Amino acid sequence: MQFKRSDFPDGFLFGTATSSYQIEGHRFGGAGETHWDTFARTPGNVVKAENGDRACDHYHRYEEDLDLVAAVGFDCYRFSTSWARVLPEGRGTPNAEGLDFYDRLTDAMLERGLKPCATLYHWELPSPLADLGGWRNRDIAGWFGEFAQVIMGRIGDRMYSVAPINEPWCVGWLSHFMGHHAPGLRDIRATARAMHHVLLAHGTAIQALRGLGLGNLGAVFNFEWPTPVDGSEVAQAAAQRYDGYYNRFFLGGVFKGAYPDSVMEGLGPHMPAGWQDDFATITAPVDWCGLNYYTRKIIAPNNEPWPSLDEVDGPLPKTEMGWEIYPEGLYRFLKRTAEEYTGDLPLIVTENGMAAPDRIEGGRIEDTDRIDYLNAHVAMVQKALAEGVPVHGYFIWSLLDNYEWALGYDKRFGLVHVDFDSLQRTPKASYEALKLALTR
Ligand code: IFM
Repeated sequence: MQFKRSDFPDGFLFGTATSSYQIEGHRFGGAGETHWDTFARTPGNVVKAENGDRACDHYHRYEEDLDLVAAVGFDCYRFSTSWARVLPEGRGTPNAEGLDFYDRLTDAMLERGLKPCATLYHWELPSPLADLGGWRNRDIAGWFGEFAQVIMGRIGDRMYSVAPINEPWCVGWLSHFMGHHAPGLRDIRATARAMHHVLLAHGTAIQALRGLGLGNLGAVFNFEWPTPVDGSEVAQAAAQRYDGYYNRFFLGGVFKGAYPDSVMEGLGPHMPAGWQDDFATITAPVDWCGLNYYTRKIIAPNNEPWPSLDEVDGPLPKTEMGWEIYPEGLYRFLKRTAEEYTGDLPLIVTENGMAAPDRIEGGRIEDTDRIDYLNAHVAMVQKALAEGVPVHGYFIWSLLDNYEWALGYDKRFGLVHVDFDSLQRTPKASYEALKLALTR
């Protein structure tokens, strides 16, 4: 790598991230059904109709996986807890096996000197709650608050940090407007409600976690830098609308107690009654802000109903996801978030990484493209730090190749290759390079 630990301020944290449904193996350990299980079973939703039944079998192999995290010299492991593993019905009686699993996982992190960084929800909604309307139902805030209490009542005493929800844009927009993720809706009223309720649930969980006496609580957002297709005013306005519903809606809600006008133009008529009264909960203070960053989007106006825009192909080199590689976007988001929303609050890059066409040859995976990607993005973190932006950590997505949601197992984001037949783990060249950069 072109960086090493000593290039960063004392206490700067390096870590890697995963999520429960993507790696654990959901059919193990008494977990309840989730909306991803049924979404994947519905033809046309997921490449090869693949699901998280077995995934990387992390449920049984977590010790080996945590050994891999520790051996790099990472400080932190960012993992998530499956709501349906802990509460198979979404509410009510906990699954003892599920709670025991997260208890063992936590202790296994601590035994290896890793700081446990939990995310409570990374998208696997229990089916019984989906049946009640899921994120469209305002009651989800209370259900989620109860889940937060149950899981963190058990392992919260050993967490380094906790964030309620991973990437609220994906929970709201990607899943209810674009229909790409479970529950696969394409409906603006559903979207308006899900976008608001996900933030209400975030704030409710923050309050519940504070009630348990937990600290170091954060929020984790995914951002894409909007670039107008040309210099026209209409293209700039379209890019601003994209920025509004992708990025600023969530930052505005949590840190300013307001949603952007450019978003309310479209979602306003479909918002749930009394939404303006929820900001006292949504703005519950957090201790840090997490940014997940991968790419930018080129935005062109169109003549369709709001938001009246298309994402168009861009000229930059792309990852296996077809995402343009645009490291400057990470710098720009770090700067802008601090300047316009969070001030001195610690910022953490909670996800960054790429899917690459990794191949095992002679027992090795030479993922030099991933090494280049990570170098280029870490350089942007350093640039932001040099300008005084309070960046406190950088986490790579992901430890393992895993279930990339609607794209199944074909898109490989891992520092460690997983053979999905044998489940054998093989560290890639990027893993080895990070080890050299981060080992103390
Ligand atoms: O795999 C996902 C993850 O679940 C959330 N952030 C983006 C990753 C890559 O698409």
